[in-house]
Amino acid sequence: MPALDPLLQPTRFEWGCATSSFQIEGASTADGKVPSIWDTFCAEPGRIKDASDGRVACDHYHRFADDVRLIAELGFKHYRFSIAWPRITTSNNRLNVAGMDFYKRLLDALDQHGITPNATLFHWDLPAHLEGGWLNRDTAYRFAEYTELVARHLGDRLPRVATLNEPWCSAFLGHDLGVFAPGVQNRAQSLVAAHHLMLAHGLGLQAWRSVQAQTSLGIVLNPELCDPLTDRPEDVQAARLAEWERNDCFLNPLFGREWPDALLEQIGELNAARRDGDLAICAQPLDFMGLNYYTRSIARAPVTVNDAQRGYTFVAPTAPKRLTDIGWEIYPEGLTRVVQNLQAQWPLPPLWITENGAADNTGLAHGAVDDGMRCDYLLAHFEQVAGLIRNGADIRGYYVWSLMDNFEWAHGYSQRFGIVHVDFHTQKRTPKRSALMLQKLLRE
Ligand code: IFM
Repeated sequence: MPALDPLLQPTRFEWGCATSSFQIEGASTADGKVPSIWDTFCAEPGRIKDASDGRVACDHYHRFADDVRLIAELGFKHYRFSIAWPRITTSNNRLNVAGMDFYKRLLDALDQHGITPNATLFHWDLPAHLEGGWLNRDTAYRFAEYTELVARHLGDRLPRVATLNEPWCSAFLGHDLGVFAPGVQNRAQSLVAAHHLMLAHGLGLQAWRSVQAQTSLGIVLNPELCDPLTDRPEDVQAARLAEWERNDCFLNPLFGREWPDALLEQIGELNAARRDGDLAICAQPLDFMGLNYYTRSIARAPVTVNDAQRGYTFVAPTAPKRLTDIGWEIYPEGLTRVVQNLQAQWPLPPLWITENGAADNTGLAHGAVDDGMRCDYLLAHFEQVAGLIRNGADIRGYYVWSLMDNFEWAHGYSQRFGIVHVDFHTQKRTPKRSALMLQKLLRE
C-alpha cells in the first residue's frame, strides 16, 4: 500500500475534494433558481455529447447532507464547491433568499462534520438573463454586486474564496471554440470576454473586501504547459502563443502587466473594450492562487484558417502516450514544469492545487469500482506536489477532482471524474478504489 510523503501529511498539508454547482446540484428550477447559460446551452440540440443536461445531475441540492457525511467518512477535512449565481439571485439581480438558504444549510452540514469550506463564486453557470454575458462590460459590475451579496450573507463563514474558476474556459471554450456555453465562435470576442472576466475578478475582490476584510481571497486558473510538436521555429512559436493565451492573458492582468503584443493584435479594434484604469482594477492583491492541472498540450503551427487566427493547432495525443478515458495525456511531470514556469514569470502568492484528477470510466462490478488508472494517476501527481514543495514551492493543499461522477460539461455524463461512483438512475453513491485509497492515506 502506498504511503504519503511526509511533506504531504494531513497535519501540515490541506487535503480536500472538489465539485462545482452546475455539475452536481441539479434542482435547476427549484426555489426560484433562474436559468444559467449552461441550462440554455444544454437545451440546444447537438451541444452536449450524450444530449444530457444538468437538471438533475447528482441531485446534490436534495442530497447534500448525505454527500457531506460521505466527504467526512472519506477523511477529507476540506471541501471545495462553487456557489451558483443564478440560484442566489433573482432575474432582477436581487437576493433569492431560498437559494441562499441552501448554501447556509450546506455550510451548517460541513461545520457539523468539521469540514472547512473553500468556495468559488463563479464556476461557469452565468445567469442567462445577463444580456451579452461576458461580452458585455456590465456583467463584470453585476458580478461585483453578486460577490457583495455573498460576502454579506455568507462571508463570515467562508475562510477562503476564489472569484473565478478557470476563466480561460469561459473565455476561449465559450467564445472562440464555441464548445462551451454560450457557444460563440469569434476570436476577437473571446479576448473581450477574457478581459471582462478579469475585470469582474478585480471588481469582485474590491466588493468582497469592502464587506469582509478577513477572508483569504484569490482566483483559480488552469495554466497551460504546451510543448511544440517539433523544434521547427513555427511550432515553437505556436506553442508560445498557446501559452500566452492560456497563461499571460490571465496572469498578466493579475499582476498589472499588459498582454503580449500577439494577443493585442488578435483582439484588434475590440481592444477599445479594455479601458484606461482596468488593469489596476484587475491587479488586486491576491492572498492565494488555485491551480488546476490535468495534462499538457502539444502544439504545431496552425493548419486551418481558424487556427491561424489563434496562432496554433493542438495535436491530439496518441499511443504510446498513456491517456485517460477522455483522451488527455497522463503527464504528471507537467505539474512540476507548469508550476516552475509560472514561478519564473510571476510573483505568485501561496498556491493550492485546487483540481487534479482523471476521467477513468471503469464501471461497477460486484458492487465495487476498481479504478486502478485513477489511483496510479493520483499517486503520480502527489509525488510531483511533494517534489515541488521539497524544492521550495509554497503549495499548501491539494483537492482531488472530483468528489463524485458528475455532469462533465460538453461530454455530459459520458466521462467520469469522481472518486465516488454515481448511478445516475438511482443516485446511489459507491466509493471507488481511489476513494478508499485516499481514505486510508489520509488516516495513516
Ligand atoms: O469538470 C471540470 C471542472 O469543472 C473544471 N476543471 C476541469 C474538470 C475536468 O474537465
